[in-house]
Amino acid sequence: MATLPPGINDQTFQAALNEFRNAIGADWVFSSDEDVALYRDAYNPFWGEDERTLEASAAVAPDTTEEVQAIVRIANQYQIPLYPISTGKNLGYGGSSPNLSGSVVVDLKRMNRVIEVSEDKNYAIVEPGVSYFDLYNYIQERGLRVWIDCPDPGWGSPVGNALDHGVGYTYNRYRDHFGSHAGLEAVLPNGEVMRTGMGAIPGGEMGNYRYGFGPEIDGLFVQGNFGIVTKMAFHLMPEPEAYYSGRVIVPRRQDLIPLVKHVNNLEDLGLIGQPEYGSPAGGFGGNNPELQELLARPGGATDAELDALAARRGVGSWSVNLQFYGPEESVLANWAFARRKIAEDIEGAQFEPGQVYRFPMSDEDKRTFPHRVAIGVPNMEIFRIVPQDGLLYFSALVPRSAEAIFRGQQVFGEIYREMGLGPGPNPYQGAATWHPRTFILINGFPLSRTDGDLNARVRQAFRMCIDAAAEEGWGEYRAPPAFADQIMNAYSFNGNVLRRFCEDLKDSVDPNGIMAPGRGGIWPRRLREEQA
Ligand code: EUG
Repeated sequence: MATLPPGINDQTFQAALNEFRNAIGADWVFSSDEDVALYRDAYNPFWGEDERTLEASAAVAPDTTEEVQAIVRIANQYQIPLYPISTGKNLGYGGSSPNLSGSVVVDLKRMNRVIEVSEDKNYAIVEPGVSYFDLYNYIQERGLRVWIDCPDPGWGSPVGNALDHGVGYTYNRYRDHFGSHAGLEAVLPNGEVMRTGMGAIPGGEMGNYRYGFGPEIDGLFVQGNFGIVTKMAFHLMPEPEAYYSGRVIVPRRQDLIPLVKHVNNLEDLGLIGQPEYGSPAGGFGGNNPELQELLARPGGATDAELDALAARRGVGSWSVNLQFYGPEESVLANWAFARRKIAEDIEGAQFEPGQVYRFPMSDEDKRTFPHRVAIGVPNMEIFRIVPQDGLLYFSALVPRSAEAIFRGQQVFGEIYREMGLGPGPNPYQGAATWHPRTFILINGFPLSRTDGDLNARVRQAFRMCIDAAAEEGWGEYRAPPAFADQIMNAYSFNGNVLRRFCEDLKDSVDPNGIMAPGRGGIWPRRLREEQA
C-alpha cells in the first residue's frame, strides 16, 4: 500500500497515475511497492523504526523537458506533490527521499544528454541525468582538452550536485559547482519553461556569461522548490599543462592558526586548488594508544601534552597538501612561494615535495594516479571509507580559521560524549575545505540497518548539533530532509525573514504547493497551515 500524499485519497491518486502513464508511457511510471522502495533513503535514519518515514508514493521518469512539463501540469490538476532528483545519489543527505511523505519522485535519470561541450570556450551544457562519469567519458571519447571538476562519488550528477551546494577539487571557481554554472533551463511550478542568463535571449548562448540582465534568480533552484532544472551550463577548466602537489607539515597543534592564514591567502590569490588538511598525529591516523589514553583522561589532554607526544613520536601535528594547476613554471614557482611564506612564519615547518604531472596523461597513468578526483577523473573510491550501513552528515559552516576548528571539536565532541556516540571529533580533526571562503565541520554519524536505538540517538545528536551550532552563529550547508526545517529555522535573522520571503515567493509561483514541498525548509501555504 502506497504512502499517499496528504489529503489525497487512493482514487484520486490512481487517476493521477493514469494521467502520468498517458503522458510519458506506462513503463516510466513506477508504483509497485518494490519499485517505490528503491527511492527510500539508502542511508535511512529511520531504519529499525519506521523505515517508510519520508517515503515516496510513486516515481515517474520523463525523457524530455516536454514530458516534465506534462507531469507538472498533471500534478497541479490533482494537487500531487513532486520531488525531482537527478541521479538520486545524495547519500548522507537524504538520497532520493522527499521532504514530504507521499511525494511523487520525478526521476530525471533518462534525461542524460550532454547537449554541448565547447573546447574553445570551456563550457558544458548538460541535462540532469548526466553523471560525472558520463560527462568525463563524453569529453575523453572526443579528445577534448577540457577538465571536469568532480566530487568524490563519480556517479553523481553535475546538475544535482550543483543544486545541493556540491563541490570538487580544483580551483575555487570550478570546484564551487553552483558557482561555476552559467545559466539554466527550468520547468516552473505552473509548467512553463524558463531559461536564465543568455539563454533568455532567443538564439542566445548559454555557457559563457552567467548573468544576462535583471535579478539573478538561478539561486532559487538551489536546494529549493521553485522548479525542475532540465538543463544547466557549467564553466570548465581548460586542461592545464601541469599538476603539482606538495605537503606542508607543522609541529605544534597551535601552529594550525598561522598555517590556516597562509593557506587562506594562497587560496584567495587563486594559486591553489582544494587544500587538504590532515594530521600525522591524529585525525585519520588517530588510533595511537598513547593518544587515546591522553584523550580519555577527565578533562582531556592539554596542547603541551599533545605536542610532547607528537614530538616523542617524531610526527607533526598538522599537514596540508597544496595542489597547483597550470604551466609547469608557475606551479613550481607557486609552491616555492608557499614554502617561503610558511617557513618564514612557522618554526619547524617541513616541506615534502611532490612530482610534476603533465597533461594530457595516458589512461594507464591516470589509473595509477594517487588522487584521481584532484585531476578531474571521476571514480568511486570514497566508498572504501564509508561504513556499510551508511552515515548521516552533519555539516556546519564555520569561519575559515583554526580557532573555529578548535571550538567545533569542543562543542560537537561534548554532544557525542553526552549521547554515548563515542569520543567524536579528536583534537586533530580538521575541517572540510572544498567550499570557497568557509570551513565546514563535517561529522558523519554512523547509522545501522538494524539498531533503531542507535539511529534514534543519532537523530537526537544531530538535532543537538544544529542547536549548538546556531548558538555559535553557525548554520549547515546541506542536510537530510528530516532536519531541513530545524536548520532553516536557525537562519532566523529578523524574525526568519529569509524563510518568510521564500514562502511569499513560493505561494505566488506555486499556489498549489506541488513543487518539492519542504525542500530547503520552505513549505507552501496549505502545508504551513497544517503544520501550525
Ligand atoms: C564528504 C564531503 C562532503 C560532505 C560530506 C562528506 C566526504 C566524506 C563535500 O562535501 O558534505 C568523506
